[in-house]
Amino acid sequence: MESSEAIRPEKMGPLVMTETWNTPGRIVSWERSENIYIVRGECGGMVFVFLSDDMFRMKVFRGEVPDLTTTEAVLAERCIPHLFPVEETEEQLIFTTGVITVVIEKTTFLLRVENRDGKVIMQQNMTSWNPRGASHAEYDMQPDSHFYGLGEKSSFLDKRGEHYTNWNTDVFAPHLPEIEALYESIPLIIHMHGELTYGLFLDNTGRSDFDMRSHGVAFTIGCSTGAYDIYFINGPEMKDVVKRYTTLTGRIALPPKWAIGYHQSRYSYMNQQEVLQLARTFRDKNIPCDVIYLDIHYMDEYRVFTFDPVNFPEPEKMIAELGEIGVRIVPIVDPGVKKDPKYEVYKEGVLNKHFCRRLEGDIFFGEVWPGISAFPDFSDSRTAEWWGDLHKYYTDLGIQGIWNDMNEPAVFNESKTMDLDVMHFNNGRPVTHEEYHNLYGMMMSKATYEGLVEHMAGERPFVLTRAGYAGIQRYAAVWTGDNRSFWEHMAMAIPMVLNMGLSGLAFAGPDIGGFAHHTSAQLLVRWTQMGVFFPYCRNHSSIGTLRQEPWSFGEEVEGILREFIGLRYRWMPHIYNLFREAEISGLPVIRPLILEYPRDPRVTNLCDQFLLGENVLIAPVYRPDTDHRSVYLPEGCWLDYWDGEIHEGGRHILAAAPLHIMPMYVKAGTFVAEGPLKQYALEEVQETVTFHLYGAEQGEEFSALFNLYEDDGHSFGYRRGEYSQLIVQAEGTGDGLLLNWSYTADAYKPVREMLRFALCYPFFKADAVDGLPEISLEELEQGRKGWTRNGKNGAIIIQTPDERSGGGLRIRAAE
Ligand code: MIG
Repeated sequence: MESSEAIRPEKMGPLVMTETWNTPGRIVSWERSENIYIVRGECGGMVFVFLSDDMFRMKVFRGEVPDLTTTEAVLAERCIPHLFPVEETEEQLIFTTGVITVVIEKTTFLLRVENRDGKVIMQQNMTSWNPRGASHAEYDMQPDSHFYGLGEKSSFLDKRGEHYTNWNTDVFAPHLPEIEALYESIPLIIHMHGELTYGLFLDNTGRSDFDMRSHGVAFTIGCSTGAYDIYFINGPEMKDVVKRYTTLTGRIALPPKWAIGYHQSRYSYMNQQEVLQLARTFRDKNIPCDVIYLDIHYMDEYRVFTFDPVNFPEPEKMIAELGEIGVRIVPIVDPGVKKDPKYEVYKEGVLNKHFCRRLEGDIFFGEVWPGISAFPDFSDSRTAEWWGDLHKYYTDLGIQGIWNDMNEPAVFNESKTMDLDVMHFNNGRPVTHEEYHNLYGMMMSKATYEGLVEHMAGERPFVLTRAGYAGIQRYAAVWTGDNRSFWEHMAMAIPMVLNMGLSGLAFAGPDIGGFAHHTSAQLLVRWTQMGVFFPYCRNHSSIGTLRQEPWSFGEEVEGILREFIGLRYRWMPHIYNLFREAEISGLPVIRPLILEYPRDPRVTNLCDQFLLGENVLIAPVYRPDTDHRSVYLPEGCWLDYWDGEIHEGGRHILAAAPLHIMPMYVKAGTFVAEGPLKQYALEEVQETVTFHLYGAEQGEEFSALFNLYEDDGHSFGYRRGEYSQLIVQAEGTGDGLLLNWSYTADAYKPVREMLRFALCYPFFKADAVDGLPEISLEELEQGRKGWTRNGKNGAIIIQTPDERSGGGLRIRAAE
């Protein structure tokens, strides 16, 4: 007799089923409960939470009560609901904050955000979900729409015409423009149209999609599981969006200075002798370097929290020796813990239930470097603390930085990650890996960061991560994973890191020189010239590739690299200042021109040049055998950094770029703060700082301001006020120049006797600096006070005692 098995569905041929997408339907009621607005439709509803007059959250819900929990991305203190007036008419519900008006059509749930002039900033058309738990919404797109953000994505700066997926993925294959998902997921899009800009952040840690390609007049944002929980972030300028988004998800913590020095890495430096030799070579060759990385070979058969007893028998001694010459170690730590009952970390993890399991209780095992491994469940604070504490092993050795790799998590299997039905305990609100995936890496780095803080007695730690989610900037710097030594990848690193900066990740950078494939002399030169101006600056290469330490290609190349790495160290006060600004305002260290010149249509997709802060324009050469390139200078006057030539902006120029030159320009009327050349960031030398004032033109009235932030560069003391703030002001008076400086905070005292001011370049025919003698350059170098003309480029350099009471000078122009 046949059983029902005979009519199993799969025997019945292909099933044709039309998926129905549901919408909330027409609005049937709304209510306010503790400043939260719950709007109910026929088939579902939306809850609205106003976080300020410029930012609100809307979350789709089904059923009776909306769930207002957020993910770890969002800072709880930013989620206080604000009360704003609502008005109900026949057809609409209208919220007004004073800055924006949110209009919801009752029949369709169509939602529009308008500014005070009634201009439509954003329009959300259809919000819908399917029976399998996917949701999406559609938003209006204009003919002049441009899109930015989305964190770490390939292709160009403007994301119009692109489609991306957010699903943290280990991509060793070449990072091509068509690759939609890389290691990090930042589901934030910044939409600029005309003079209006806003952001939409989808707080969903499962797979999400942003489609700016397929719909012509609309773009869509969707997710395949979990809640449709979206934040509207108002502009009107892109800077406002970046600042607001980073109040929501947090900003970088000011890194220790050594973490923003030059870093050297390779997969792998194989033993203790090699590491020591490498460090000494940097010192012998006078190439500044702060950090050497230990890739997976330092471990005992890839067991995290161990050193290989044969190749690294005396880590403590090695680290102490390196410490004497100012070099630090940053070891790699992957999440996979080797399945080995004799290995303490594994044993503890199993006995105390720290590893990810299936609902039924069995541990999930996957293969990574150590072979079969288990993966800590960082969603459980108990496990996160355990993991953090394990880092005492490293801090006891004097290590202050950790490199998190493979934390997507990457697993050597078909799906490249953990099975989707593995559970994350999530402090009592268990979720599947499918729902949690994109958060895994960030929670690992968070646990690491917090563990290091705990065990570093007031010192600032450094964490580098490959995977992350929105908010990762609070815990770690991000590098862009396994790029290749391709010119195309060098060029692509610019828009990638610029968009990361717009997405809150101010501390980011690629492997300089390229990771996989083989670098070349020219590529290494050009990439390093660019890389020393990226926030994160590390040379890293893969096993089996040509060596790419700075001396790998002979003396000429070595000389150029020494100069440029040295430049990063000389510019450290300036760069450090920008990191401080990123910590306070959320604005990135390097910026696309569109961020500073939003009304210039020529820069909407300009990404073969970028700005360091506001005022320094960097134009890398990103093709072989090229000694000229076109550079676009935005409005204003720009000075060629190398020869002082002045260029009127708002046009393209052709820049000469022989191998030892990368075109750089400084905006006229601005400062660059330069310190002494050091071999490592915390080297103790006289901290003479030179304020270079560019384009101080005789006869022109202008004023320039610079605010120099300084602290000890390594402790958290600055959070208790142990810092100083020196404000320098220059004013053109027509017949000269007035310089004034004063300390507005002086709780930190750098080792410094003199301040310098350099007027670049000599348009200004100064004949007297009031109260100061004219001296020679040698006398100035010896520390005498006075002023001199730099023979090389004619800049006027003034040296004056650094008094806490500040000071002022008047420079008189020659008749
Ligand atoms: O490719 O640890 O992206 O930087 O050197 C395998 C070895 C795993 C990937 C990282 C890369 C690192 C490498 N890792």
